[in-house]
Amino acid sequence: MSMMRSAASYKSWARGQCFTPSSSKTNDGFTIDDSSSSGGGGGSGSGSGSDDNSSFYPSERCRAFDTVGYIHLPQFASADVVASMKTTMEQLVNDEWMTSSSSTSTTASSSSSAAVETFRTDDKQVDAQGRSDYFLDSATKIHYFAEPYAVHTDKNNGSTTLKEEYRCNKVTALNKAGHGLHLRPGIFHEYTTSTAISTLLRELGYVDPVVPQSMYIFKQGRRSTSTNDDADLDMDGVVTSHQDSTFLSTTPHQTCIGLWLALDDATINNGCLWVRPGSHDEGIRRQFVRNPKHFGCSLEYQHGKNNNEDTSNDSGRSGDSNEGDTVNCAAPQMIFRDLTTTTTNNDESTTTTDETQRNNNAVPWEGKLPENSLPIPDCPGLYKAGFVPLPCKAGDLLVFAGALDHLSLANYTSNARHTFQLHCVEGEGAGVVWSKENWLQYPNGVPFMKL
Ligand SMILES: O=C(O)CCC(=O)C(=O)O
Repeated sequence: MSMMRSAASYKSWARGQCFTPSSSKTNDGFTIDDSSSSGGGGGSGSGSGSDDNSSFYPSERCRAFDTVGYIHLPQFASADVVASMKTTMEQLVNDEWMTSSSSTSTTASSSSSAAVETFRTDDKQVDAQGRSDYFLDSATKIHYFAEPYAVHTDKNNGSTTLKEEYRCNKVTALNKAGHGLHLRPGIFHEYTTSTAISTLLRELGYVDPVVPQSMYIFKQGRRSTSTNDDADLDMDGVVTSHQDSTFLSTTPHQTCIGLWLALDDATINNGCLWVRPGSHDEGIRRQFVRNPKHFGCSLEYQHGKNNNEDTSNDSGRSGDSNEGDTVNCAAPQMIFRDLTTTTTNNDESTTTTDETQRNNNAVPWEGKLPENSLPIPDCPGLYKAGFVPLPCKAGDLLVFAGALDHLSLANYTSNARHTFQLHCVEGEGAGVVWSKENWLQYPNGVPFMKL
């Protein structure tokens, strides 16, 4: 079996496979599962067993991934690695978020910000992320995004500050940190560049895997209801249904893959991941794109346009540089393009033949939760829509295709549920190109980290 095929040449990817970890360890301390012949072992689905083309795959987990779109690798990271990630993140938050210090390093630098930015995935996502320089600037840095409920917005001037009750324990206010954690020397970088990760990706068919982004998600425990009687606690920290390739698109085909490392046990009660097996074959439903009305046709980021900073000395990035473009700074930076109804056009750089053929897969829960997703643990609407929960232990890795429909509910326990996530794509060495329309662009042509 040649390992030189592209990721897209596998049909796609598995039905809740849970692989028994092998005892093998890489010399960098991260477990790898040399499961080329192993399979099954307690997964939540039914993808095991040989099928007509099993000899096509280099391993059982590869076949499983291709079949249903995800695999579950128990004990991928050791307890020490998990503990180190959690401690490191807490330290970063305390040292860097909303402090007066600010690093000048160009990669994965910290950034202090008086205003507090939030993160959300509901119908206000364009308002939150689609208008934020802090979000766009986070590509190569570690930026911090709070839960909306932890932030006070001044009614008069719209300024945002962290509520008093979170100031002495800032880590409990956060939704996520990203998107350049892997660029900073330390545990996140070590894990990202470990042999275990690159071996896994190559086994799954990646030829030139690169890492556009990493993030740490906090999934806070349930807040007290006494002071929040009017709050919709069921939406706290919810990640609505989406496909990661919506945000991390490549051409001529989608190659995004998510590596979701549990840093706490994840259960239905605390907001584990739910996935819809097989949905990775349905094509991408939406694309989160830079808005030409804001950026002009070049789609290039012009720092400070949003907040009226003077960019006249910012060589090559002035707000007027795109001759012929009509730009409107008030227009959102990012917008969603619907690929389920768009009549696709093969001249458009972002439209692939793949999507042209598979753009009739609208789902009513896109960017939302399916109807009757609650209450837990029964979640009738989720099962009805075809989702299955993927509970896992701290240190387990969930690997899923960028087109796999997934979501997570609120955390109904009192403790946070942390994860560290990498998103990888094929690089140019595999003939794959990062979309210029993606929100995430590295400055000055800096390439993504190769694995
Ligand atoms: O960790 C979670 O709750 C969901 C994360 C997720 O779906 C994502 O970031 O794409």
